[in-house]
Amino acid sequence: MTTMKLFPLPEPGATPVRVLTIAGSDSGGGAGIQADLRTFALTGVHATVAVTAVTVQNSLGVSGFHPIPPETVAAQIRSVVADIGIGAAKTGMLASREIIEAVADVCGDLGIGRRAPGTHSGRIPFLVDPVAASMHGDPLLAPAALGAIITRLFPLATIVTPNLDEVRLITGIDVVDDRSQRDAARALHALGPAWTLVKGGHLRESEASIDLLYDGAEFLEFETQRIDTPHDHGGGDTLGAAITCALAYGSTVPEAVAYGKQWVTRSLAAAYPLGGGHGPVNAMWRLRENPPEAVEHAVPQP
Ligand code: PXL
Repeated sequence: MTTMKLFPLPEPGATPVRVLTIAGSDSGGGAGIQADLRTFALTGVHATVAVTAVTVQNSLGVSGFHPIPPETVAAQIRSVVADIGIGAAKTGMLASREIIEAVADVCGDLGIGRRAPGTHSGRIPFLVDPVAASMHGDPLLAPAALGAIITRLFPLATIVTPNLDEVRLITGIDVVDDRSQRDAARALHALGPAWTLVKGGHLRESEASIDLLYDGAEFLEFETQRIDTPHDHGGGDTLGAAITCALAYGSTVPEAVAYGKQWVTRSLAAAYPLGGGHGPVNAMWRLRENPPEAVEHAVPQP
């Protein structure tokens, strides 16, 4: 794989760039907050978190989840933004319509995302990943709540990053070729986000994975080597987290998507088996690429 340009790691003692994830916990450590935090730390940003739900899951699936009260989700966001400050934010699992509404209200108040279509200035970049279900099809969102993501969060979003199942649920379009990928990008854009990213991972029988980015005017294609692995749990979260980091560093949306696509491709290439089901993508490839200096771990002698 070709080398990718990484952001410089923060100097020890210097306050790094900060980001916020508004997402659910995965007890199996593969997706959700746990995936976001790995990518944030390994990119070199400080991660803040608003927990939306605690899921009970392992590599075989999600057996239940417990949503956090909406006012507690909103309070976490307010607390972090008021003191620590953030350069970008992302959403993952939001669990319920009430949580989505609380998140939309607080993000609108705090300058997270856009004020209205066409406006951006002075606002904090906001990636909205409309997580609906796990890779096993286990629901992560109350069925009636997807509409609230569309009406309340899409208009605030700098970029939306649905997977192909979510594209189908939201637009009714089955992405099967270039043309339907473009139709889906247009249909998603009409719902209010500044940019839409429609993934193409499993689309073509080729060696390439081509994701399509659209801002209402231009289509941009991002191509990487396609990695075929059953261990892709947390792949969508990892892509979104890497894009969010780049936005926090001040990258443009196309630059951020280029970074995210490279990051998730490397994480897929390094994915590992775990338990009896699907293992996670592995952002820890970064530790091998830029290994920390060797340190002695000598046991003190009496
Ligand atoms: O990958 C989407 C996702 C997000 N958040 C949580 C999850 C999953 C997928 O399983 O469990 C908590």
